[in-house]
Amino acid sequence: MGLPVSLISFFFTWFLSVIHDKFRKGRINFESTLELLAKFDIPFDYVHVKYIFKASDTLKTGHIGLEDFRGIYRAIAHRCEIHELFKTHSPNNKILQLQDLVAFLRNQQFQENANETTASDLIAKFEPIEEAKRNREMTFEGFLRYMSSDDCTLFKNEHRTVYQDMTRPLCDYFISSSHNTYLISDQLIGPSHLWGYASALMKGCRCLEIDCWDGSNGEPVVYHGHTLTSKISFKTVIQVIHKYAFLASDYPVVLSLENHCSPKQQEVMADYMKSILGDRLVTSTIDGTMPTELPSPEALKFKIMIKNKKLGTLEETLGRVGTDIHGQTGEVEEVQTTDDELDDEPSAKEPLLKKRRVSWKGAGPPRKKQKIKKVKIALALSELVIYCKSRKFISFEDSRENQKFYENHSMSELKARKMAKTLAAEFVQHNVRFLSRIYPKGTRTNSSNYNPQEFWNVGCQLVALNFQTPGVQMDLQNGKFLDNGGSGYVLKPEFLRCRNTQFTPYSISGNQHAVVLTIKLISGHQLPPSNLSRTNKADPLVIIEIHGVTEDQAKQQTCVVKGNALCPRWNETLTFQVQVPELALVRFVVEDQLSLASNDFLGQYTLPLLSMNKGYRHIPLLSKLGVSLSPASLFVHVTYFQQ
Ligand SMILES: *C1O[C@H](CO)[C@@H](O)[C@H](O)[C@H]1NC(C)=O
Ligand SMILES: *[C@@H]1O[C@H](CO)[C@@H](O)[C@H](O)[C@H]1NC(C)=O
Ligand SMILES: *[C@@H]1O[C@H](CO)[C@@H](O)[C@H](O)[C@H]1NC(C)=O
Ligand SMILES: *[C@@H]1O[C@H](CO)[C@@H](O)[C@H](O)[C@H]1NC(C)=O
Ligand SMILES: *[C@@H]1O[C@H](CO)[C@@H](O)[C@H](O)[C@H]1NC(C)=O
Repeated sequence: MGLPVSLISFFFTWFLSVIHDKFRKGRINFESTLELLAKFDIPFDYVHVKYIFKASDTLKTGHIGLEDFRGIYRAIAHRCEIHELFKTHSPNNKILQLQDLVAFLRNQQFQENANETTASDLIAKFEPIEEAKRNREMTFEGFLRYMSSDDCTLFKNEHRTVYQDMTRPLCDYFISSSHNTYLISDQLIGPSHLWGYASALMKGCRCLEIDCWDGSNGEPVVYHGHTLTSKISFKTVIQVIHKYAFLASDYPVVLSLENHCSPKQQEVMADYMKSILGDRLVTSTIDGTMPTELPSPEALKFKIMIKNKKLGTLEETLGRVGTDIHGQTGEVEEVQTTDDELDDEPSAKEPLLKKRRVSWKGAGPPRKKQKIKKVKIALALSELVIYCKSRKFISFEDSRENQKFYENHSMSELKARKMAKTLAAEFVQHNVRFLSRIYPKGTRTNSSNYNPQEFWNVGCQLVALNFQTPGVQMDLQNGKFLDNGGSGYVLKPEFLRCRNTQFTPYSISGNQHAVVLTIKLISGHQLPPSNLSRTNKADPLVIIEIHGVTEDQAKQQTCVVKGNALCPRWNETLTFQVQVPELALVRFVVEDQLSLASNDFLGQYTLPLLSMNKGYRHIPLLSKLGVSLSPASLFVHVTYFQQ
């Protein structure tokens, strides 16, 4: 049994022993205060400590005494809400015995398998006070460190590594994809930059776009054609991709070529890809024979695939292995349909700086124009297209009858949105068998993004976004692909994979997996101050958004806590009915209320609903650009159950 009296002295003895050295010579300055806080292993925010220090230093000497330091330690480390929780589970309000901790883990944290071994491991890991640790007891100091640790984050630890079946065909996965990867700002005059490729790959992106044009001296270049974006050489792009491709994920990368080069420079491209990427480049099927379905991410680990137009069939390519194809070219016929939506098929990109002319006027029905264009392809490049032959989408019927498993198409968000709305069931079934890539419409010249969720809802695999543009769309992208170890591949739910699926995102009532999600927003801790505050204050509120099928889209918010960014308490419980949790993302947004009419963004965190742990959890916050705002966090209690 732990003795309460000795425990109080445990704490002070330990506290004094940690701070002893610094206070030997009397009062301490701000730098020493920061060093001391670091010794306690409690993450702290510089701005908050600075203002609490200022407030403690009433004589403005730049130095504080021991009692002031205790005050700062309490302000930063003592979490009332966690202390209340601790006290409810500690019979004597001072310590948790092994059994108390096991009960807490099982009953509150939903760790049904927790036993004394689990509890004693946690004490060994988190309890800072030696005497308590020896007695296999957890004090509040240990409990606080445990609750603030990675063991208690909202995102499931098991989902931080690849845990899904990676042996299914590529079309069974959502694949992290970027659009015009070489741009780092807007689509018309911004710079093209190699960093676009490196940073997308470092974020686990597995499908990159390369817009290739003839350059001088026979060297193909990459930029956004007909615009003033700057040019980079194709060769260095491939070198950068080679260097960064597999740093964040082992799984295959698709290079989607938007190819505007002459056959001569296409041969140069093929040569660079072969010489720089070497063994990584997929140049034949896995065993050299004709497969009947797409290979799996597992089978293509550490491989790079080319997506481009292709001459003839894959069978013909396999039959030509070993023959000299240098200098041979062929033509691919391309049917172009232009409709009222100004559908922006990549290969037909018009000069973007020119005003587009709409081909019909008034309220009459849109007319479709069809033209047949011949595109010259070098056989050397065509032969590198194995699993990702680009094919113009004509209709679902045409695809069912004529499309090969290794063919796929890109379509702009406009066309895809129309099909997702009017032909949802067919679109879902199409995506069970074929890869579909969606890209932003051509009029998004400022690189804004569309909502990727509406295309994931119908099973589109490659939903490409402008990675350089922060906002809710990229938050959803980053949140979705946190799952499965950040590998860039997330297995689609069963109802988007099976051949006889009847799923559409519009007729979902009665889904047997529907859940009721209950989130108690308890508190915030060390939130970023308002940019209007001259000290460390803000008027924070939290918005919880559900992104999923139409019926599940929802948004609720807490009330505003006035003037407190350090430790606001909300104590509010928000409840959501979620019909299709398999597709739902949950986004937590913290805002600062500037006035009744306007709020300012402070931080956010987005993750898949089914990647959420239950129980008492903390949520890290990210800035607009996706940078960690640690130690800023929210503290919540979460449950979700099927009803
Ligand atoms: C399908 O087409 C898209 C769009 O160009 C491309 O990025 C993707 O790699 C292609 N995938 C396959 C397997 O053809
Ligand atoms: C606790 O469970 C683990 C497996 O989950 C087991 O290895 C261990 O022996 C158990 N400890 C006790 C004390 O039951
Ligand atoms: C981009 O332009 C659209 C209108 O075309 C506008 O709604 C959007 O706010 C702009 N986005 C940015 C980031 O400027
Ligand atoms: C605070 O941030 C908002 C938008 O994030 C910005 O519009 C505003 O100018 C900023 N105010 C100050 C004082 O920096
Ligand atoms: C939140 O709940 C706790 C405990 O129930 C209470 O002490 C605290 O005053 C509440 N705070 C607010 C802001 O409601």
